[in-house]
Amino acid sequence: MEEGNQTMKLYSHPMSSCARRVRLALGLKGLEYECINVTSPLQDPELIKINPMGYVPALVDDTTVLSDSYAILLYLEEKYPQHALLPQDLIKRSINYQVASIVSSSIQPLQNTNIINYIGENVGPDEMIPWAQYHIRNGFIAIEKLLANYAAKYATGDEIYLADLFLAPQLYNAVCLYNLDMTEFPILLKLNKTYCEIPAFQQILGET
Ligand SMILES: N[C@@H](CCC(=O)N[C@@H](CS)C(=O)NCC(=O)O)C(=O)O
Repeated sequence: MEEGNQTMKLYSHPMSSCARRVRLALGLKGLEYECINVTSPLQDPELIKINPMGYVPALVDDTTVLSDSYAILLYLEEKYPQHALLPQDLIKRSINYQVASIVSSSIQPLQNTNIINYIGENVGPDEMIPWAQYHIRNGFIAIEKLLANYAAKYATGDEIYLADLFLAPQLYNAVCLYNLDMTEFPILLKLNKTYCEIPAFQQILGET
């Protein structure tokens, strides 16, 4: 194989919402990749060599090694511009950045498995689900408001963009793992229904 033409490798876990963001983007962009499923990310020596945080996803693209889904998505967007992940319109772009940031910094880290397990061990097992629900709900309140003037078929219009890639896996966690009552989030509920009807999304979100 020619140099610079190797298949990308994605270190992943089937249930990782962060890895799902990247897998959805790779699919949309029609990029081939080898998916390396890591059973226990935080304890996997091969993954830790690549990402000292011990988190998935991590991407190896030829000589480039990257971790953190947000950074990976922006890298993919610049290197492989097919199926743009950001709209042309600056305001809509900024909504996409905001949704991605809320999910990646104010929701997901607070409901990551290691945090939920920590809560279970140090606060009490009955607090695990309410803790996750509390933090997801706070983030969703902000996102629901943010999308009020922009949501159409998808989060910021009739095309799938970055915000959708962050929202679909987070909505899956909220509804399927943490049983969050979604009645106060009509926009997010509708988006979730739409994502669940897209076969490529169904395949990735349905993996356990
Ligand atoms: N900010 C990072 C967070 C990565 C992260 O938290 N990954 C989780 C899965 S979504 C993980 O590997 N957790 C390992 C564990 O809890 O065992 C990103 O967006 O990639």
